[in-house]
Amino acid sequence: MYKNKSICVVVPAHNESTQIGQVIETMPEFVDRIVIVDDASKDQTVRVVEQYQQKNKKIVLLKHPTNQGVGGALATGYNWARDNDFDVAVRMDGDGQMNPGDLTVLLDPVVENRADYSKGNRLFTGEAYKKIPKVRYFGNAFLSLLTKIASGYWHIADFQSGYTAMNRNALHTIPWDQMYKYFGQPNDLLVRLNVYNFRVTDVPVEPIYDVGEKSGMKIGRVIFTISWLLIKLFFWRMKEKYIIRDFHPLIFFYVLGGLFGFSTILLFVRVFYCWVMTGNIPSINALAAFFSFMSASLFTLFAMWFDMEANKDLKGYKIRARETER
Ligand SMILES: Nc1nc2c(ncn2[C@@H]2O[C@H](COP(=O)(O)OP(=O)(O)O)[C@@H](O)[C@H]2O)c(=O)[nH]1
Ligand SMILES: [Mg+2]
Repeated sequence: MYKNKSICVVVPAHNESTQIGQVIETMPEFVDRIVIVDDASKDQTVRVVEQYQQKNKKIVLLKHPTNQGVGGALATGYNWARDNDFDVAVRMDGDGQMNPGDLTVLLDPVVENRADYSKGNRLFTGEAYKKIPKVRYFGNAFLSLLTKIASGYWHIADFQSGYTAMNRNALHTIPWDQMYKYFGQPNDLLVRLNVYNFRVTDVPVEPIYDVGEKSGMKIGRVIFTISWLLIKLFFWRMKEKYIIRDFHPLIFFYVLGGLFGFSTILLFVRVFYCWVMTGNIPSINALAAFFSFMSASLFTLFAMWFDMEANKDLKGYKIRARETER
């Protein structure tokens, strides 16, 4: 129990036989259950966990018969935490990249009801740029921008971080079996949390690398799959949040931004074509292209601004308090 709330830590594990031991051994005392979801590991993960289970009665081991991806493993763990009526469900990876010393900072906004979901942000510390491998750092920055647009949580960053905690309300609302199964899971979950108007807050955590972890994520590939996922999620959120649940005029702004964006491309292609073929630039065409470009930018930026406004109450209190201090 932590501050009178029961805490369940979900640990997705895939080939973590060398790492999982330290995760179990360093787990803080106040954690009530450690639910390790073995995602059909090919190594000794299951055997190692079973050995720990003999000494540590808090460990629950759930096994997938076939590999489902990290999101699939989390869905299994979260369903278990929900069905066993825990107050808070935490995600901590099985490779030792999350500092157990950061857990109370992560839990505080949730147990004190200042947020429904809190997420570790590894970028607050100045160390992040030095510690996180560069390709990952910039890949993360790019996906963070897309996730802001797709999820509406403009005040959040470091979306790929998997150190998270959520309250009972979120645990019982999200349909876990529908959550994305692979590495885009954190992004997918944030978009879903936004549709249900959950308050999300970032807390600073330490980035940990080189503790023996081997990442299964191929950044060159996931950057495309997650970008595509985010485009689909963006349209889904617009429909669910601003058309079905409540109508918001920002939809018109986004639609007009899209239409003008499309016509901008066509008009610029024509300008370029005429210039190459005849050596002249048709002035009306060029003017129309610039007008179209300006309209597209303005409509899109206004739409984003309205989205930001519509979601400003979903910041955790901590961030709000800091804002009023200024
Ligand atoms: N690579 C991989 N990891 C999985 C899978 N299922 C569960 N996991 C776990 O998901 C967590 C995050 O994976 P990891 O490869 O460390 O990702 P990274 O830390 O973002 O580079 C780890 O605890 C893995 O053990 C899977 O199918 N593939
Ligand atoms: Mg990892």
